[in-house]
Amino acid sequence: MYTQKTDLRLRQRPAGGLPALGLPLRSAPPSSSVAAPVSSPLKRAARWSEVDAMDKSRKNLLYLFELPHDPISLPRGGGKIHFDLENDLSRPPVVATRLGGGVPVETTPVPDREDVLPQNLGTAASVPIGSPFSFFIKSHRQAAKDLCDVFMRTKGAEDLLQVAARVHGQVNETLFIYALSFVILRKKELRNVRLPSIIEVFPGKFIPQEQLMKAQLEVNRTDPNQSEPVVVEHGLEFSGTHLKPEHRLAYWREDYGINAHHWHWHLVYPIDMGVNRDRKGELFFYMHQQMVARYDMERLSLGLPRVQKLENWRAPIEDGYFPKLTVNNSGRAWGSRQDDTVMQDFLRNDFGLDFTDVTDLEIWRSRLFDAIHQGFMIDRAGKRVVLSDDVTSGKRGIDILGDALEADSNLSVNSPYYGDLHNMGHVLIAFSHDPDFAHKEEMAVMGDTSTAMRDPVFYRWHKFVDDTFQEYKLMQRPYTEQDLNLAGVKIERAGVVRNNEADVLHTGWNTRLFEASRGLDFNGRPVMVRLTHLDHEPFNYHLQVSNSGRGVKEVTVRVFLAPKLNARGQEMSFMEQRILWAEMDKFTVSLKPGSNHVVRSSKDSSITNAEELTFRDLENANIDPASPEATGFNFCGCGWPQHMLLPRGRPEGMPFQLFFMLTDYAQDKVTQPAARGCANGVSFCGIQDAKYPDTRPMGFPFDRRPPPTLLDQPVNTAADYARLENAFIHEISIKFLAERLNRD
Ligand code: CUO
Repeated sequence: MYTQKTDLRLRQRPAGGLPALGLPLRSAPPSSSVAAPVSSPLKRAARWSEVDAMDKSRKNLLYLFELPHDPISLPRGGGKIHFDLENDLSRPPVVATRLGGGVPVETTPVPDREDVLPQNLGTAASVPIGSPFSFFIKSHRQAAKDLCDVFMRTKGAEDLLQVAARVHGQVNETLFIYALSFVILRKKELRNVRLPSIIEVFPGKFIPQEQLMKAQLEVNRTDPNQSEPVVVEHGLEFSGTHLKPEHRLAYWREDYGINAHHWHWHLVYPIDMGVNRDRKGELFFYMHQQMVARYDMERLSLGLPRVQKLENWRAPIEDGYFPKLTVNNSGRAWGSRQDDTVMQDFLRNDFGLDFTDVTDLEIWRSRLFDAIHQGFMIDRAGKRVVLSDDVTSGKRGIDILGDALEADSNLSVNSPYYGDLHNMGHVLIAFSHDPDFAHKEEMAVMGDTSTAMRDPVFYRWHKFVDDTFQEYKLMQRPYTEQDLNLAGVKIERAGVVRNNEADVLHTGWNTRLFEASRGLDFNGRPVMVRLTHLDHEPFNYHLQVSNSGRGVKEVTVRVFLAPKLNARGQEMSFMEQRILWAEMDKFTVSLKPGSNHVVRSSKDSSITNAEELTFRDLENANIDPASPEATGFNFCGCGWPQHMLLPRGRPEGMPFQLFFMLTDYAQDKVTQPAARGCANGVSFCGIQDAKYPDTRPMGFPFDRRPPPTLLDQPVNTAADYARLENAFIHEISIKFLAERLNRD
C-alpha cells in the first residue's frame, strides 16, 4: 500500500561506517610544500576557478543519469539543473513551465557539435530507443563499443558532459547509461566521480509497474504545490504467490542489491569491449559460481533442494517468470515466460543477429567438453592451447576456458569454433516466448544484466555453466598437503560474536528508501519507494592464532560459510559440500610471535560493497579525496550487497559451518603498485587498473577435489581439512527473526 509520509531518512548508516559521499570530490588545494613557481594572487584565483569549473562539470555529470527516458532539456536535480541545448528542436514546451518556479536554476549551455552527429556514432543508434538493451547480444555490444569510443575520445569532464548531453536522446537509454558509466569508470581524470545507484536511474527495472502507477496516481491526487514526497512500499509479495515453491525465494532473486551488483559486475568486466582485465575469464567463473552457491544456501534455508542445472535444452522449462516490470516510461512490458516453455531457435530479425539454433549451442557445448576432457583447446591456427591450472606463467586453464565459454570473442582462443555459448543461452531463453517475433514481444529479463537474476531460470542456466567449469576443475590434480598447509601457525579457536553472543547470527527484514523520481518523471514531484529486503545484524569474526616462529608472519585469512546439512538433513561429504562454500571474507594479518587475537568486522567483507549510493548521497557530500575518511569511498559500486552477506537461516536456527584457513601471504601476494579507487568487494570485483590481489586459484581450497588422504588419514568431509593446524571448522547457527531483526 502506498502512504504519504514525511520521514525521508534513508537507512541509517552503520555506526562508524561511511558518511555520505558524493560529487564533487573536491580536488585538494595545491600543496604549499610542493616546489612550484610562485604564482600571483590573480593566477591563483584563475587556477581555483578552473578547479571549480572542473568540479561543477563532474557534479553535473551526475544529472546525465537522471530521467534517462526524458528529453535532456527537462530540468533535473529537483528543478535546479537545466541543460540548454543549442538548436534543440525536440525541446518540449513543459520545460519552460518547469523553470523559473522560484528555485534558482543553474543552466549549462550545450552547443551544437559535429562529432555527435548520427553519422559519427557508428552503430550506437542501431538499438531502438525505448526498447531493452542486452549485453548478451553481439550487435548491442558493438553499439556499446561504438558509443564508448565516442565518449572515450572526450577530454575531461566538461567535454564528456557536452558530448553526452548531445548524444542523450539519440541512442537507447540503457545503452546511454551503460556507456556513460563505462567511460566514467575508466577515464583517469574522472576517477573521483561516483555513479549513482542503478536502482534510482532505472526504477522500472527494479520496481513493478503497479507500485509506480500507485505513486503516479497519488501524485495526481495531491496538491501540485506540495513539496513532500509520495512514498510507496514494495515487498514482500514480489512477483508471485507461494502456490509455486520457487516463489518463496522471490525476495532473494528480486533483491535490489544483488541485481545492481550483477549490472555493475558486467560493467567492470565487459566482453568484446577491448577490456582485458587480469583473470577476467576466471573471475567470470568464480563470481557466478559463488552466486549459485549463495542461491543454494538460501534454498536450503527454505527447505528447497539445490538448484538443478538446465542441461536438456529440448525439454520444457518448468518454471515460468512474469516480471511485471516495464521497459520504458510508456508502459511497454518486458517479455514473460509461461511455465513449461521450450527454448527454441532464435529467428528474430530485429537485432541484427545471425539466427542461432539450439543445435548451435549443443555443438559449442560438445566442443568445450572435448577441450576439457582432452586438456587442450584448438586455436584458430589449429595449434593446441593446453588447459591447466598449474602454470608458472601465462593464463590458467580456467581463465582460457572462461573467455571461450562466456564468451569474449576478442579473447576466446577460437571464437568461431567454441562459439558464444553462455551469452546465447541467455538470449535464447530471453526470447523463448517469442523466438521469431511473431507476437512482437519484448525481450524477457534474462537478457539484461540488471534484471536477469530475478528469473528462476537464471540460476538453472548458470548452474549448467558452472557444472561445465567444475568438469574442468575436477580434471585438475588435487591439492597436496604442501599446497594446503602452513607450518608454524595454528588456529586455536575461531568463531563469530554478535552483540556479545557467540555463534548465533540473526537475519530478518529491513527496508531501504530509493528516490524513484530521479529516474522517472512524476510531473516533477518527488517520489520515494521503500523496498523491503533481507538483512542481518553485524557481527565480528574472532580468531585465536598462535605463531610459533620467531618473527612476524603475514598470513591471508580465508573465511567460508556453508550449510552443515543437505536437503535431506544429512551431513555432507566433502564433494557434496564443496561448491556450496561461499566466500565470506579474505584479508591479511600480521601475526606476532606467540598468541594473537584477530578480530574482523562482517562489514569489512572482501566480497561486499558498503552501500548503494543514491543521488542524494552524491549531491550532499563534499569530501576531499585526499582525506583519510575518503579511502573508504574508493570504490565504484561493484560488490555483493552487504545486506545479503548471510543466508536467511531458519526461525528456529539453522546449523552452518564456518571454515577458516590461513595461507602464507608471501606466496599469495601479488606485486603491484598501490592502487587507488574501486578497491572494495575485491574478491568478486578485483581492483581497478591492478591485478587480482591473490595468486591462488579463485575458490581455493574448495575449487578442486581433495587429496585421498591428508596427514595419513582419509579426507571424507571438509572437517578433515581442519586437521591441518592452519585450518579450523566451526559450527554456528543462523536465526531468521523476520520483522524482529534489530536494525540499530
Ligand atoms: Cu552474469 Cu550470465 O553472466 O549473467
